[in-house]
Amino acid sequence: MKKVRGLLGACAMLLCGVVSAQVKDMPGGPRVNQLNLSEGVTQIARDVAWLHWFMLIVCLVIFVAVFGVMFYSIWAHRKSRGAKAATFHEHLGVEVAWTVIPFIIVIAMALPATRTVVAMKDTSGADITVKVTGYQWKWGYEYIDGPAAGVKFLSNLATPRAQIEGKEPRGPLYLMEVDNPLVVPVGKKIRISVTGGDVIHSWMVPDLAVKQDAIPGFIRSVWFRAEKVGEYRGQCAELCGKDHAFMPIVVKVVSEQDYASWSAEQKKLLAAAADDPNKEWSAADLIARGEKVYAANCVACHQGSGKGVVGAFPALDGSKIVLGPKADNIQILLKGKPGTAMAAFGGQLNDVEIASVITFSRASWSNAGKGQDPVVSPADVKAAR
Ligand code: HEC
Ligand SMILES: [Cu+2]
Repeated sequence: MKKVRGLLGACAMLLCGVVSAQVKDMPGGPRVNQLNLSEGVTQIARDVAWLHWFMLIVCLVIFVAVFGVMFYSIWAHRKSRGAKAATFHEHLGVEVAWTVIPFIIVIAMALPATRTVVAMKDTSGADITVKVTGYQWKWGYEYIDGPAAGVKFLSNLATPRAQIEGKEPRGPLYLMEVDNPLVVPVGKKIRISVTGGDVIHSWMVPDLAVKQDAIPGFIRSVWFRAEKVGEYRGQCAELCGKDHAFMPIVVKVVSEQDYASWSAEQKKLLAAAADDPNKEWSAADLIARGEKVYAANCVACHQGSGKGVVGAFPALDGSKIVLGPKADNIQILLKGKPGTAMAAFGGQLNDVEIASVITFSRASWSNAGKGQDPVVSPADVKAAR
């Protein structure tokens, strides 16, 4: 008894510990100790929540009824009370009843479920289509039509490494924040065409009731129509793989005017960033630009120190390739290294970004002043494509 009480005490303390860790509900994300599905901000989300409860209640009623009858029968007709077993066989009424009733129940459950699943997949008449690509370990968004047509960017985890490594206290949006959220207008039908660039990922935002596997070589479309302005958070819901937990999703739903001005701004940025690869970039320009590209695309594996992770990711600091001829260095960035985590960045980054990140790595850490000419120009990258 004492042992049991000790155990209970320990459990209670653990629970208090969890609660007192000052975790708060996350706006657009999970709530503290959330058990139920998210309320959601789309009709489909409400339908899904309704179906969930409907099915659960039907199952519960059947469970109670069947086990109730069973336990009552066992208890009421036990031998010690002198119960005598009946010996009838084949009772037509009972057999018809236990065939017909479950059939009706199954149909009653299948009808609304099918209706919702069909509605989820009906992407016809979308106002805006966005292509979503899962990469190791980030999301790429590309607006196919609408006022932001042509805008494309990568969406990276924005939580500082120091928080992940426990050197800083965790922020309120720990692992659920990104540098560039997906921005969409409120009340519009948004088609999301999901694919994978390397391995299988899964684009999930509970408040929008969207969860779609991102499979390389396939495009799967889903849609949502958010009814409320706000930020909605989700995560890559693919289970197996090192960093799926570090590629969150943030969808920012804004008013139509805000969407129009955001689109205009993005297009301006795009025009400004569509760097002319023939422009002369100074070494200092490239290094400054490359540092940002490195922070957004390379640190997760090769680390800020350039030292990599022993046994997993090679150090760029002192690497033979980084200190060697430009051509090999450009090749590994453009083509990646098939079969390893080193992705082909040729499809994700433009010439200036690739040239600048290479120049940065060749001119940083202990590589500075060593090896061959560090400067790789965008024109070099363009020529190597
Ligand atoms: C998902 C993890 C990951 C990311 C992100 C990543 N790399 Fe790599 N990188 C690797 C792995 C793994 C290798 C080793 C491949 C092999 O086995 O040869 C590698 C190899 C390299 C090499 C060759 C090093 C050598 O000495 O063999 C260079 C250069 C390189 N990466 C640069 C970059 C740059 C620049 C970026 C950012 C644009 C980047 N990598 C992003 C995982 C990654
Ligand atoms: Cu993933």
